[in-house]
Order: sequence, then C-alpha cells, then structure tokens
Amino acid sequence: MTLEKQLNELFEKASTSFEEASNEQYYYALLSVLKQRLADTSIIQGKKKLYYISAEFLIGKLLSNNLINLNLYDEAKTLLESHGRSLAEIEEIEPEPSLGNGGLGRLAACFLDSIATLGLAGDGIGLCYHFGLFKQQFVNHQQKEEINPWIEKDSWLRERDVTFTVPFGGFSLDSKLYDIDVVGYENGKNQLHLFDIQKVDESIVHDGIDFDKGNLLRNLTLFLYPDDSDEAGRMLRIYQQYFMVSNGAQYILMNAKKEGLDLHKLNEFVTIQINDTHPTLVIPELIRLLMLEGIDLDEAIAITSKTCAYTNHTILAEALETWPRRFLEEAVPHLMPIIEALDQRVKAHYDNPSVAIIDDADLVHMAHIDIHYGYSVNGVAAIHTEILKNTELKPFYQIYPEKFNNKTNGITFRRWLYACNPELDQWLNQWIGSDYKKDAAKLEQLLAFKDNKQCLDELAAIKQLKKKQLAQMLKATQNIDLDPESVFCIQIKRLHEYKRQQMNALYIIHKYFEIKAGKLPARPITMIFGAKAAPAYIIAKDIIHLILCLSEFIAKDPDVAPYLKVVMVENYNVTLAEKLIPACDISEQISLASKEASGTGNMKFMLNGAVTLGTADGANVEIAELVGEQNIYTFGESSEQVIAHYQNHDYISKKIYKQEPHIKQCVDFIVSKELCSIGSRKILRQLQQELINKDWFMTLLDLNAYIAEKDRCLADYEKHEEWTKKMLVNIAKAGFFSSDRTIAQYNQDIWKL
Ligand code: Z16
Repeated sequence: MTLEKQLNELFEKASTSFEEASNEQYYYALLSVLKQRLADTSIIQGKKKLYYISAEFLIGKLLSNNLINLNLYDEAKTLLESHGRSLAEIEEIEPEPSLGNGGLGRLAACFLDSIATLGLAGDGIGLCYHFGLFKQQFVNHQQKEEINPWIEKDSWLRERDVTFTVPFGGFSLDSKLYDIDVVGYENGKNQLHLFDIQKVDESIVHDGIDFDKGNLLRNLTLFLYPDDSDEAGRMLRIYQQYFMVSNGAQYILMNAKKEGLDLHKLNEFVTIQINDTHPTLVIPELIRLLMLEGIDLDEAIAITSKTCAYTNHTILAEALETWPRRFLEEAVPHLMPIIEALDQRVKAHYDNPSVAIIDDADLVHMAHIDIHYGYSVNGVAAIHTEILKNTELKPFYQIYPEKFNNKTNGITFRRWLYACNPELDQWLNQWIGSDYKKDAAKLEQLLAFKDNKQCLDELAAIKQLKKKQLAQMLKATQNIDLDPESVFCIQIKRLHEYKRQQMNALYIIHKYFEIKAGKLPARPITMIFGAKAAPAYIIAKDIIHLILCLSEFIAKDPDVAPYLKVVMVENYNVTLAEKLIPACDISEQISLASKEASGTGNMKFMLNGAVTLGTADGANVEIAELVGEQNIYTFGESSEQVIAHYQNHDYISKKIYKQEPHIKQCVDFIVSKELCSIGSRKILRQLQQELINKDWFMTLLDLNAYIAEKDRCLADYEKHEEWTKKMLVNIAKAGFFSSDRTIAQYNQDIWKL
C-alpha cells in the first residue's frame, strides 16, 4: 500500500483530509504508519548477537531518519509537497528524545544505525529516562534548567511484555521494557531496549530539575544524569547503572535459554560492548547470574571475560569512575563477594597497586574491572588510543598488549548528510552518482571535480542557501538576526573548560579591540555558540555568562556591531545541530591537545563542507592527515607538550598573563565596567580569577597561536574559489568517518558477528 493511501485512511477516520489536517495530525498519522511498517520489518538474525550497553542513546528525532531508512523519504516528501506541506514543519511537532549528554550518547545512536545498516544482529540496552537532558533557558544572561519530557501517548516506544526483578540492598524493583525499532538503511531491523521501573512518579519534580533523590522506588528512571565527561559521584547513579545492567544481563540470558544455547559457550553466541565505565557492573552481574545457573565461579568469570569488551571515551581523570566500597555495599551487597573475588585474583597475580580493582582507599575502580575481565579495550581515535597505551593505561597495556585496539569514531551519513542537508546530497548525486550511499569511501570521486567551476559554484551556492535557512529558522524560533553574508564560525558542544569555549570568547574580545582601533575585518564575522553546562559545573556556567554578556555588549556598540556578532543559541540539542552544521563555514575544534578523546562534531562539519580550525587533538589529527595541511587550520601545542606540562607542573597561567600585555588586556576585559554593567560582577570576577590563577585547561597557553591561525583562516575565506576547493576536499575525504566503517572494524576485530 502507498503512503498516500495509508495516510488517507487515517485522515478519513479522524474526519479530516490532506488539505485540512494540522501538522500535528500529519505527524501522528506518519508516526502510526511508520510504526506499522517497522513492525512488519524483519528482525536481523545471526548466530552471534551483539548487545551494546550504554547509559545514553542520544537518538534525536526519528521521523526523517526512519523515512530514509525505510526508503520512503522521497515518497513522503513529494506527497507532502503536493499538499503544500514540508517535512521540516511536520518534524517540528516531534519531541526530541534527548537521552544523552553529548558525544558518547550520540555515538551510540549512530552505531545502532550502522549496525542495522550493515545487517548485523545487534541491540542496544539502556534506560528509559522520562526526562532527557534538561531544557536550557537563558535568564539574565545565565543558564536555567527545566525538565525535558519527551514521552507522549503516541511515540516510537513499543511496550513489551517483559519484566525482571532487580535486587538491591534491602529492596527490589520490577522493571518494564520498552523497545524502539532500529531499522537499517534498506535493511532489516534491530532493537533498542529501554528499561523503566513500573511506577515512576513525575510529580515529585519541582523547581527546575530538583527532586527528592531519596525516593528510589519512584524516581530511578526519572532523569538522565546531566554530567558530561566528569562525574558527580552520586548514589542514585549506581542504582541506575545496576538497574540497567541487571535487566540487560537477565534479558540476554532469557534469550539464550529460549534459544536453547549452551551457557558454557555464551561467548560464541553473545558479545557485550560496554560503553564507557557506566555499564561496568554487567561483569559481576553476569557472573552472578551464571552462577545461579549452576556454573562455578571460575568458569563464570572465564565465560564473562570472553563475552565483554570495553570502550574508553576519555582520559580526564575525573571521568574514570570510582565508587567508594561502602556505596556498593549499600546498593548492591550481593555483588560485593564477586567484586572482591575479582580483586583478589588481580592482587594475587600483579603486585602493582595501580592495577588493583579495590585500592587502598577502598575505592572500586570500574575501568579496572573492564580491562581485567573483558577481552578488548578500545579508544575512539588514533591519538587517544596511543595516549591510553603510553600514559593513562600504561600498566594495563604492559600486562595485556593484545587487548588494546583503536576504533576511530564515526557518524551516520543518513542523519548527518541525507536528512540534514538534502541539497548537498542532491549535488553529490549529480556529480558522483549515489554509490557513496552504500560505500562512503566513494566520496573521493569528488576530487575529480576539484577544478570544475560549475561544480564549485554549485557547492558555494548550497552553503549560502543553508546559511539563509539557518538565519530564517533562528529568527523565527529565537528572534536571532544572522547576516548570511558574514562568515559563520561555529562552536557547538558541551560546555567544558577542556573544550575551551573561553578561549574563543577571548578571541572575540581581541577582535573587539581590533575593530575599535580601526582594524576592520574583510567581512562581518558571526561567532555562533551552542552549549549546555552541567548544572553543578560553576566555571562552565560562568563561561556561558561571559559569552551572553559579550553578545549583548557587542550588539550595542555601533562601532563594532556591523563587523562582529556573537550568538549563543538556546537549548542546543541534536535537532539544532542538524540545522547549524550545514550552515557552518569554520568549524571550531579547539580543545586542549590530548583532552578530547575524539570529537564527532568535527566529522559532521567536515562532511557538510566546513573547514576545521583546530588543535592536534582527537580525530582532528586524522582529519588533518586525510585532507592535508592546505585544507585545515591547525594551531597550538601538541598533546606530548601538554602532557609534559601536566607532568612537570610547569604551566603557570599567571606568568603568561603577566608577560603578555595583549593577553592581559583581553583577560582583564572580562571584568571591565562595560561587561559588569551587563552581567554579574561577581561571576565575571570569579571567571577572570580562575583564568589567571588556575586555568587547569591551559587557555592562555594557545591563545596567541589561536588568534594568529584564526586570522589566517578568515583571510583565506576571502579567496573565494580556493576556499570552495577546500570545502570540496573536506567533503571528499569525509568518507572515512562514516560510522559504517567504524562498525565494520568493530565487527572484524572485536565482535566477530
Ligand atoms: C562523553 O560524551 C564523552 C566521553 C565521556 O567519557 C563521557 C561522555 Cl558523556 C565523549 C568524548 O568527550 C568525545 O571526545 C568523544 O568523541 C565521544 O565521547 C564519543 O566517543
């Protein structure tokens, strides 16, 4: 049956029509039709199955994504347009499930898309948070957090008839399972299993995102933890983690038994990928459950160790989770004998406190469990894996060199090209055909047109169009005025000191001084930020305050406003990213070298024809190798230099502040009377002092190099045709960053499905 016929039937039932139906009616009709199509799609089968366990799946809206993968996108588009509607306006009705903080959660979502697209049997296991990452509002130039509900009566969730009992110290909780179908691009489907508790009470939330954290029976799945890489060590989080993995492990064993598999050979039929340390307790839990099946401890450990693999996503020390032993004793006392047995075996083998599971301070190191009792440890970009091997996890690498491997991250081109930039997709189809959709490496065929004037002109015109579309959208939704003729520099990612949004802010201050002094840029510059700060991360919130104050201050200065504009979009999320990325000229990837494990925004920008301005960090390094130095702007100290500064304690920001008058001038402007009259003197002073006296992530170290390279980049932007060539080369070389390639490598080296 055609989409048209199915929608028509639904509209008739609701006494409406294609002409009269509201966008809302269109959305829910499409949702219902697609859910049926998904239900009719066959489940991908295989002898061995992957379970990707993750506390976060930042799936974003699913309407366009599912239309594309079900091969209904063009049909839907034409149909809607014939009735004067657009997919974009209908998609606005869909709430975004923001079930992740940032890169790690979005990566998990891209991976599910690629796993299904490659026809591999692999399901996600996670939690059904009722409120996604908080909604951000700006009030008085400051971030305010609000709840972010997304579950409606009709949604992509499918209620399943599956429940497990999860034991905790002193009580137990029954679970309820919801599934979301994950359909591959022109392929069968897998599932994302999201576990919930039976009785969530949404009403206990009051005043922003505050709630009674004591009432576990009612609130366990209420919220996603709003922390990015650094952890707030909280009890509720342990309960969430154990609830997730116990349900996951019970589900895996239930299926294995249903299929009559030999549990002694579980690793031949099942592999479990542990996404960061959050799902680590699946290891002792699986051992416990296997023992309940009559398998002895030694064998249960051996089976589990051949089944579980671990991905590390950060070297930030704060993010390597440790839990005080007494927390675990309280929450999951039945796991303690197993964790202690695991620890004793390590201590019996290795006389090295740095690889212990339970340390002298009675802290349980989650990553250490993963590394000793998993069969693979991978980093997420080449440089990151090298740092793990040579620095952060060196003693482990010496014990288990064979376990360590790299899997450079990737992104799904279905969402980050076809869905968010259909114009660019069209252009690609015209110049190189559509083979690249199944084989991203084919994008390199574009290089043949590097000197084709028409090809370049069309590319430049598409970028211009996407900038105009962004301007219109931001005007309509946030009353922001953008000049599409200006150059768009975009930094969108979680707010964190190591990502150095504050360095970008100091560049803005530098430009302000230059313009005031009569040194005008060749064309107006628009600096666009989007970022949420963890609610408890004071300095991150202070940086947001600075950017919002700068934005207003510059807009009000008639000498400067025509040349410089600072925009911070509110509530940056996946949906906004899909609009911002295609409109970007310069992609800001300016983290302190060694600190950004990979980054994935950098890949999305490149694929959409932005040129990277970045440090030699994470996947930027691989981008630079691919595109060549002509087509990227790199600056700043290397990861080796930065690591040496930390080891030698020889970075002292105050020294730079005192020695470099221009840097001092920029830093001191943070507490100028102009900015303090717009914002809070106290907050701005606190931030300025932080930069002078601590600056843990070395903002001042690279500021001069950043200013010089950004200015060179902006000057090159004026060489129109050369710049467009750079755009083309970036697109042509982006094929490597398809998550289809990443997943093929996970499968070949780790999962062997
Ligand atoms: C996260 O998003 C990341 C790491 C981490 O330990 C926790 C969270 Cl919530 C990010 C990394 O910061 C980023 O560099 C990387 O690209 C991403 O994970 C996916 O690997």
